[in-house]
Amino acid sequence: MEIITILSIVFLSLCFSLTLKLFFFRPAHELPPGPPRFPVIGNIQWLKKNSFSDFQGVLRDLTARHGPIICLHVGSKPSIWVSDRFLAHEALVQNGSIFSDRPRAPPTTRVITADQHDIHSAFYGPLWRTLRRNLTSEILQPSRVRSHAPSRKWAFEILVELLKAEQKEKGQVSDVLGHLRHAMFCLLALMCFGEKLGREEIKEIEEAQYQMLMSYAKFSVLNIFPSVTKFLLRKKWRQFLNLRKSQEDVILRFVNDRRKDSGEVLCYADTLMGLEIPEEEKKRKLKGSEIVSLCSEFLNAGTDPTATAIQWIMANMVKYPEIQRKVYEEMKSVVGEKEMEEEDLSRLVYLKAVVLESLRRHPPGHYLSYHRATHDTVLGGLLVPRDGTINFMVGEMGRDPKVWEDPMEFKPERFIEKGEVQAYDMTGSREIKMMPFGAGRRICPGYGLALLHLEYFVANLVWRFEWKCLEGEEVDLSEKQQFITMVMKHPFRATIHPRNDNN
Ligand code: HEM
Ligand SMILES: *[C@@H]1O[C@H](CO)[C@@H](O)[C@H](O)[C@H]1NC(C)=O
Ligand SMILES: CC(=O)N[C@H]1CO[C@H](CO)[C@@H](O)[C@@H]1O
Repeated sequence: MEIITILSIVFLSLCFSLTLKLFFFRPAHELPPGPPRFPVIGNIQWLKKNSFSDFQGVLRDLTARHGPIICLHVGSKPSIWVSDRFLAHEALVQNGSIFSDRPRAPPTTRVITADQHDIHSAFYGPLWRTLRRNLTSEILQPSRVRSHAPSRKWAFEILVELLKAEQKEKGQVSDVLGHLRHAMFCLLALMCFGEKLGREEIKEIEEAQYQMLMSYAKFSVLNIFPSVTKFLLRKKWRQFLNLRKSQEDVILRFVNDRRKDSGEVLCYADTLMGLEIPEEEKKRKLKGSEIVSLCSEFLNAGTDPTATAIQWIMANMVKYPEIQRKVYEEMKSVVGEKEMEEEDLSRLVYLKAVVLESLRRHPPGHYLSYHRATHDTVLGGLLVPRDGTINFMVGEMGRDPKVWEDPMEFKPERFIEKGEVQAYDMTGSREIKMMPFGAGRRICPGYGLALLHLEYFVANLVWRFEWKCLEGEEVDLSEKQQFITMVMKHPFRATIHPRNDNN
């Protein structure tokens, strides 16, 4: 009988306090509007009913109905979504110090990030600042990036081999994204560990990373009532922790083996070994598991979105041969008879416009990572509570007909003015028209490197091969959410033809 009584008391007092809260303590500002909400479970049920697989469609509907800032409830926590570029600018840029924190991560993510000791999930504060500043001032610094030119060449040749092999085997290339991911991964692994790793070694790291990535979904059940699942699902927890352990073993082996004498080119792992982070007024070196999480972040952040972006660009080049031809003709006039060099990229105006147009029309991520306000605050007249998350609808912003003429058309020319690429300010410091890399203090620190990788790989792919659509087929630009990136629902297929005049 006791259990029943206690439960009823708990339940009744919960109801009572909820009623009190609802009717008497209304805050001065209201939460943004959203779908109907049920106590405790939030409106997850509503979302399920409205097809969770099309989250983007659901958000778009809600925005059409309720306006540019809406609120969903995940459990009891408000989750706010902003589709308006002016509000995004006000929050991320003008009031960056208020909107740059991150929420507390769920338990499994805390394991994967070594208790939020990577740049991405770190709270806004001294630890985040130290980690981020070291990345941007060392590995991502322009002269160091330039010194990795041979690494890019190496990775590109890996890509060419994969493409040629598939074409030889199947008479066409169809897994372009897979090949791009692998080549990108090789490049980032090289920048991270500082040596040309062999095929087997790369495969080993790639596999460990892949397993960890899959574990987000596979073990997400552990995050529901963690105190209960820690006990009830002990076996699943152990399985998850073992997975993390093997990832740590693999990556730490490469961190410790990194070849210091491989020349003057510093690698990311080197800087992490020397780095000191602030902790409670003191400083300390990074722990092994933290180095693993930082390397892992570097590998993932630099691989997937970049590969996805190149897939979208190449899809458009296959769909619109005229655009591909223009890129090639421009290269011919800039590069001429000599071998193509990285310095040539700076003069490829049309290529740059193609890259920008693709980032607008097909940003690899249609949302940012969750941000959190440092205190309860007001945006667009509505409450943004600290006790929740706020995110921005990147995909919608790039397609806003109020900003972009014919937004669904692929028109690189819109970025060209008087033969120059419009100085498009990726950081959005004055205004935001699109934000494939975010904006403000949490803007992607790798955006310069990412743009270089996009231009370099696309230029070389077009320079080396002519890409042709399969006879009777058309490139389908439908989208599909896959983890954090938006990929092609039906990956394009093509045949590739070596360009005789430069091979
Ligand atoms: C086309 C390629 C890329 C795209 C579209 C992209 C996009 C983004 C976006 C949207 C964010 C979240 C911003 C926010 O939450 O406000 C982000 C964060 C981040 N990106 Fe990228 N990224 C790309 C490539 C890279 C590369 C090459 C690196 C590093 C080598 C990198 C490292 C990071 C890191 C460390 C963060 C976390 C920043 C923080 O929280 O302070 N990204 N990126
Ligand atoms: C980054 O870390 C290295 C140690 O690995 C240190 O020598 C360097 O001064 C740091 N740079 C910045 C800007 O904090
Ligand atoms: C939400 C928020 O804090 N908005 C403020 C941002 O900064 C401007 C001035 O720069 C204020 O007027 C807003 O109230």
